[in-house]
Amino acid sequence: MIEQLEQVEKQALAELEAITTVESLRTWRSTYLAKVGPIAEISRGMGKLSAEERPRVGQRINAVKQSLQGAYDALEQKLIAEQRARELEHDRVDVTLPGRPAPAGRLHPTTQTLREIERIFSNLGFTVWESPEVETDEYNFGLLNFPPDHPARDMQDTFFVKMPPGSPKVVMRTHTSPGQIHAMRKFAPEPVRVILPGKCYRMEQVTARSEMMFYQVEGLAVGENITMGDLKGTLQEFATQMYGPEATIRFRPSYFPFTEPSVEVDARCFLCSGKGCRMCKYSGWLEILGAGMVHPNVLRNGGYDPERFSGFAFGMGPERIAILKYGIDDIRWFWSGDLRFLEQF
Ligand code: FA5
Repeated sequence: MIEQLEQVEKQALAELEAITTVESLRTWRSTYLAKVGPIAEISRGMGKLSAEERPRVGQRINAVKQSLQGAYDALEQKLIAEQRARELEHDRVDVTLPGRPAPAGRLHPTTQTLREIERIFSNLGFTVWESPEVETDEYNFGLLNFPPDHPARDMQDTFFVKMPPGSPKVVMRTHTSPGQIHAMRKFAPEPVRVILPGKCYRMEQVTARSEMMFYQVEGLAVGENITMGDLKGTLQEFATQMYGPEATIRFRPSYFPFTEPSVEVDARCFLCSGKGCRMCKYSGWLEILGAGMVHPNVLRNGGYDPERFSGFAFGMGPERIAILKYGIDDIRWFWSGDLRFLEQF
């Protein structure tokens, strides 16, 4: 039995020497040190030994078990240490490397421009207000002095909202001017000074300067003795604050059913410095807004007596304003979702 034991010990130690991984070490343990295995097998034969032989063999079995357990523990410690060292080497972190900057979100250029417009007009005493994007035909056209079937309604190709038969005609607003009526009806007969930013929708031919969906900022001031001079002064001050003291704008006579007289305001094209380019249709000027003195019928529809009150109104396009400010060559970039464009702002 002792010879058998020594044989097992020798073989176990020889196998142990060849082991290089923790996994094979665990397999070795379950072969030699588990409850079933060659040593346990030998121990089971103790019952057949004489009373004198039994303690000697028992001691020898224990000694072999202890020697194998000792060898196992030593190798296990060594292998785990080696494995940890390998892992540390592999996952080594260079704490001196510069960090990667996390990509930060930004405000959309239209939002930035809207906020700038709101800041300028707030400083001029205007309150910022909002009105609905979906309007009745009456608010979008009728109350703004567009007579039914007047050709002026064709000026703006309109998206109509499908409604149940018998309902009033509903449209996606084609401009922010219906907000004038909402604001007047809210404040009349008190004087009012508001701007109304928001999205507008038109069935437009999409080009470098025109989109189907775009923003406008409506402006309205109603009070006693408000004149065209107030309108011109306000818009010139806006242009100076937006573009700097060298900003050049011009007023052109125009027509809107809801203002009389009406003007369109152009800013000198910053892209070509007035020389003429694709963006300004080779005119050197880019139209940024429509404006005028509020028509007496519209004042009346808003709840003011046109004998006593007068007012000015304007509607500007923040994308057009941003195009001029930043030298953007095409309005289609704004809603393209292209990060190469958006990340520049
Ligand atoms: C109007 O919409 C009038 N409601 C403006 C107004 C308000 C006049 C108050 C008088 C009193 P117009 O269609 O010209 O007018 O548009 C005004 C501005 O909106 C334009 O100068 C332009 O800056 C912007 N705009 C108009 N259509 C588009 C479009 N398709 N894409 C981008 N911007 C546009």
